[in-house]
Amino acid sequence: RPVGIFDSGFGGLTVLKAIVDLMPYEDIVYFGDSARYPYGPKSKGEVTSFSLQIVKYLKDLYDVKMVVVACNTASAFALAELERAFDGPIVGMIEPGARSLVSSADGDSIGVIGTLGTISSGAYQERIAQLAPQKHLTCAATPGFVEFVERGEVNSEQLVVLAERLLRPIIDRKVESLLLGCTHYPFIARVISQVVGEETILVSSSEETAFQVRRDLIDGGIDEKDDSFGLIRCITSGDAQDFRRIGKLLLDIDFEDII
Ligand code: DGN
Repeated sequence: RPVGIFDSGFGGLTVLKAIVDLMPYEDIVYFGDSARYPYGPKSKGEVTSFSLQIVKYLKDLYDVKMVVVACNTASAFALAELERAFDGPIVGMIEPGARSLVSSADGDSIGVIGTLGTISSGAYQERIAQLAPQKHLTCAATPGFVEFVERGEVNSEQLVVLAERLLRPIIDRKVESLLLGCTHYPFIARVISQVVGEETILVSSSEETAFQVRRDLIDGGIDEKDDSFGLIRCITSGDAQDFRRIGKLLLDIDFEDII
């Protein structure tokens, strides 16, 4: 049985890549909801209902054995509901993200950037306050970044201008470790790093999430380790040709099967 992964679009491919690198033998079904992105500015109710639909689809059509919510916004808003609706392990982004940030930070000034939904939900603020109450946390919503990634526009001048404006609080507070709290952002890490300066370390939660997936598969006795490569299927609610083109551009992945 495959592992199901979903995101509002291409962002979760950064998580898919980390999972494939760690467990190349697992079959994977990835769902990118490109027709309905961005999730960031949508309400909790709307994001939760999209997420429930996608999990039901992955369960009914592909009989997935686990779900990875490779979207911080959906994790912040809908994880509890999804856990009630799916009877198998579910991995979200907030816990691995918070852990990656806290363990990577030597200094006291740490930060998180994410969509409006993720930052306004308070999910990271709450978890990081529990894990590292002594650290000084700066959070900034960066609306608009996801749209650049979805267009495959990862180093344009307009993106730099937007980043200079939105990342101001991070620069002003001299944040030392900055979590990319949206799975789309590793694709624009170069621009983010250029704007915040090289003293700020960028932290991605993809690897930590992949470790969590492996732990849960092994603990549940549902890992399928063998010598063959797993099958990776992609499904998008948007345009399949676009998905192929941007997937190739961003990750150099040639998808075998996109529907
Ligand atoms: N990749 C999603 C996340 O991690 O929050 C972005 C969601 C969106 O569509 N804005």
